[in-house]
Amino acid sequence: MYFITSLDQIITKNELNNLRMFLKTAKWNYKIPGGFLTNYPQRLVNTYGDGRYVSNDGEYIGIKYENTYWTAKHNQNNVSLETPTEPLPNELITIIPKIRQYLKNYCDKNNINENLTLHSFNIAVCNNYTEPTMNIASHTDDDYWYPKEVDNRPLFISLTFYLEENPEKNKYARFQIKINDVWLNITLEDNSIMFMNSDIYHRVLKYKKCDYKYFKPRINITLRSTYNCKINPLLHNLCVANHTRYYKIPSAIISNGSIEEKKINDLIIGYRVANKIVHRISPLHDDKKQFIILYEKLIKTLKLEKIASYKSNIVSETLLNVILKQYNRL
Ligand SMILES: O=C(O)CCC(=O)C(=O)O
Repeated sequence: MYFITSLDQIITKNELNNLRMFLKTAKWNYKIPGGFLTNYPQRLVNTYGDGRYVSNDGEYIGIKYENTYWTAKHNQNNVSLETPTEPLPNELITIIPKIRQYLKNYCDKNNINENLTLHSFNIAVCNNYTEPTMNIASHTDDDYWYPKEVDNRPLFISLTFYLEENPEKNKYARFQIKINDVWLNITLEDNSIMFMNSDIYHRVLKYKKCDYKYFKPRINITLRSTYNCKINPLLHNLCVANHTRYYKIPSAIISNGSIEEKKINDLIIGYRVANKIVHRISPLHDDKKQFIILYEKLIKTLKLEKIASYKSNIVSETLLNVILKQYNRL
């Protein structure tokens, strides 16, 4: 399912203005390879969310990760990235309970099955299209670390802001979704909010050259959900980690010390702020098997959800990070 309305139907004028003000001075990242090395987002990006959730009273609570970990190279887990997280800003925290409630009411009214939780919409993925050539290729956002929340499918909430002014001649961003194998144009106006099952293919095309003159910068925020950190702590962490590694700058590259320095330097140089990234050697880097055994024990003791497969993007540092938080619950 998907539907669009205006944010002013859900939140107050003040809340909307505060969010717009926040976005005016927000920091952006560019050319973050995030483990892909040859590939980076073709737009400015950032992400907020450190694992905590927003209560219905607007409190930001729960398990918080200062750093997350991921493979530094796609499908190769002998080197890990450490990336610092950033909390959700207050301007989003205050509106999340209202948006969640709005969606719940919509599902109730339309007989749509929903399974929203307090962890719903605790991650904000931000894209800033500052040039008419910026785009996002066709994709879905239904990876296994997203819970199935509406209609037994994952869902995201997409907010659009044209902070400077609206594009001229209604030449809005070329956002499209694929329904029954056909790409549909969807107009996302300033202050619009779109609710969409995120297994639907979607993309934003570059402007046509003849329309460059109508282009105005557009910021998009997608609010996404993690699993509950007490039910599936590993997938909860992976969801946060996937976004930080792809949309934020890492602070360290971790290896067991046996990788050639040139290979490490090649990885670091892939980041434009290479001087801020350190190479850390950790003997624990090779202990993934041991950490899996420990995590499996926690599954039994704390009655956590099972993990189908410990894929290569689940690095030993992630398992250790998650295990240490869960030990506090024993
Ligand atoms: O800018 C948009 O509307 C699309 C953003 C998007 O596809 C994404 O964040 O996955």
